[in-house]
Amino acid sequence: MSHKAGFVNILGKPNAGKSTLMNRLVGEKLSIVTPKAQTTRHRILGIVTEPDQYQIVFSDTPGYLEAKYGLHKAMMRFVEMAIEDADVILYMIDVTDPSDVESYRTEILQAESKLIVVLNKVDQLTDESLPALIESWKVLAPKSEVIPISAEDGLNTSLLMERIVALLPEGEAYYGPDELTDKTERFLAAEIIREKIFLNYKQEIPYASEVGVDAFKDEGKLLRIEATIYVERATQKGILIGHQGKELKKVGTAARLDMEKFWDKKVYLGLFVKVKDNWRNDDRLLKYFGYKLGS
Ligand SMILES: Nc1nc2c(ncn2[C@@H]2O[C@H](COP(=O)(O)OP(=O)(O)OP(=O)(O)O)[C@@H](O)[C@H]2O)c(=O)[nH]1
Ligand SMILES: [Mg+2]
Repeated sequence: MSHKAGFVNILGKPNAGKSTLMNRLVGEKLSIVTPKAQTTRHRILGIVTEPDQYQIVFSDTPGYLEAKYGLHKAMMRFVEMAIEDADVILYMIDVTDPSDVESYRTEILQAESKLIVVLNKVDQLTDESLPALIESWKVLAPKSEVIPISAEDGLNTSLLMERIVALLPEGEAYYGPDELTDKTERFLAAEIIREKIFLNYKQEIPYASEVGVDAFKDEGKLLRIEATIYVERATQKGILIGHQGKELKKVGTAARLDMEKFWDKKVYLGLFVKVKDNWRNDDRLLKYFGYKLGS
């Protein structure tokens, strides 16, 4: 059999389970996952290589949303790029969200790429609605396969993987056999901190926060990581730090434990908090945080 390789891009609404699925298919926690919408802000590659057989370059993407800030516009550019360069699109639908069928994206259904409609979170269905849901998606996307899965439990994810490989075009590998992602260790460290912020605070704090890693030093037995959390207002800084620094400490400890697991090493994590007014609409800062802007 000749070698296969291609870009398999995961698209869908916020909270559909895109990052959960990519992590499962890649077998590493590359993308952060939280119960809150708009967790993922970047396009994150996850690479699976089966030597002499195939290489799948998955892309996790931000969930679709109406852009209110410069940040959102940058996020939606990542989504547009992922529609354009996909060989295979995994269009992910959350079966627990009834609005998903009504608000499907025609630009995805009409994209040139091959399409698999992935009905996620079927572990949550308590009624007999799945067969009708599958049928309704077969009508919307007659040329595509419709596969019900649970990204969290792993139900049908091996079958999904088989179908993805079947749809991959022939071609040479894009990345080296040991490469896992396009993202740097600094980026992954910043994301782990952002996940803990999403999990630890309610309402606007997660959305008003961004994380920049200032230092990432491998000192042999210890990884020394220093990072700054940026918020938009002084009041948010107070909430983030909490009484006697308690809340920030919780975030720091949870992030450090995950980092130690991911890098299999002891980690020292230093966290600082700074206010950057209106960073979500500031092109210069958005660029600094790694968002691609432009027309
Ligand atoms: N019950 C159930 N929950 C799931 C499943 N897949 C994901 N979740 C949960 O759904 C929530 C959102 O998952 P994510 O993977 O962060 O979703 P996402 O599509 O990446 O979200 P954004 O990054 O915000 O666009 C998390 O709480 C997950 O644990 C599933 O198959 N079953
Ligand atoms: Mg995500």
